[in-house]
Amino acid sequence: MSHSPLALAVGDLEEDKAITLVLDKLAKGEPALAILEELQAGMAIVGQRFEECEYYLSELIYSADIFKKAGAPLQDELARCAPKSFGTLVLGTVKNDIHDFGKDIVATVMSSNGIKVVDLGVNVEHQAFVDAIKESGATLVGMSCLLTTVFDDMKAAIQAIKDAGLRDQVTILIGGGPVDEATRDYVGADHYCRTAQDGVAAAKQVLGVS
Ligand code: B12
Repeated sequence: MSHSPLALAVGDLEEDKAITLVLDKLAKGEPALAILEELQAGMAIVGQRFEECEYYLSELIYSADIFKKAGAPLQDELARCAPKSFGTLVLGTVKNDIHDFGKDIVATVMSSNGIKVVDLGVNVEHQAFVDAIKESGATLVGMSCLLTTVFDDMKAAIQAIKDAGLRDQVTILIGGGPVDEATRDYVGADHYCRTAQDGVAAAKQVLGVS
């Protein structure tokens, strides 16, 4: 698969180049969301190199830093696109998982499509999802996870929502690198979303927004 120069700069851990390319693209008027997707493709390259033992944990940590810095100039542009709110989504990365880039993209993309986001952050306690649903009256819940070892935490968080008698009130969307339809089935969620955009489509369907 061929990668864009920006994705490659992230994949090759070329921080200055990645930041310059993002600024150039913004100056040329490229949509912030498309630029964000290229940064994400760069992180996928890093993940692959990590898997193949070409990169180690230090490179993983450095790539996270590059992603944050290169993505920072996009935030204002992404926020500007936000329309009025159609519904509320409680969102978090499940307990024992601290990966937040995917979750943050979901928050940004949902907000810019008119869905109010209550972002609980990372390593979210099961009960915190329950409390946030009660407080916000949300009809949507989004759970993210990047580690196969936390599927049981995702399942337990959904069980906590069931135990609180809130399961019928909410549609639960899940996503993150290792998540698929089999995970959705295992944890008892309603929709598996491969991308943040899939999440928006599912959320709009639930809220009856075209
Ligand atoms: C960056 C990174 C880190 C950073 C995280 C920084 C941060 N602030 O997030 C750091 C260095 C901290 C890290 C730590 C670890 N990591 Co890590 N990490 C990654 C890496 C390279 C990229 C992840 C990423 O940010 N991707 C980009 C985002 C944008 O993509 P995404 O999350 O998939 O999200 C998109 C979609 O999935 C979807 N989505 C995601 N969530 C949701 C939710 C909803 C509701 C919806 C609708 C959609 C949706 O929308 C997003 C946008 O489209 C991956 C490799 C990979 N291939 O994923 C490894 C990876 C996830 N890490 C891994 C590991 C093992 C670890 C550590 C255990 C390493 C260690 N030995 O300590 C620790 C775990 C710490 C913990 N307890 O959580 C493994 C997991 C293996 C497994 N099978 O579980 C991976 C796959 C690397 C590998 N190939 O081995 N990591």
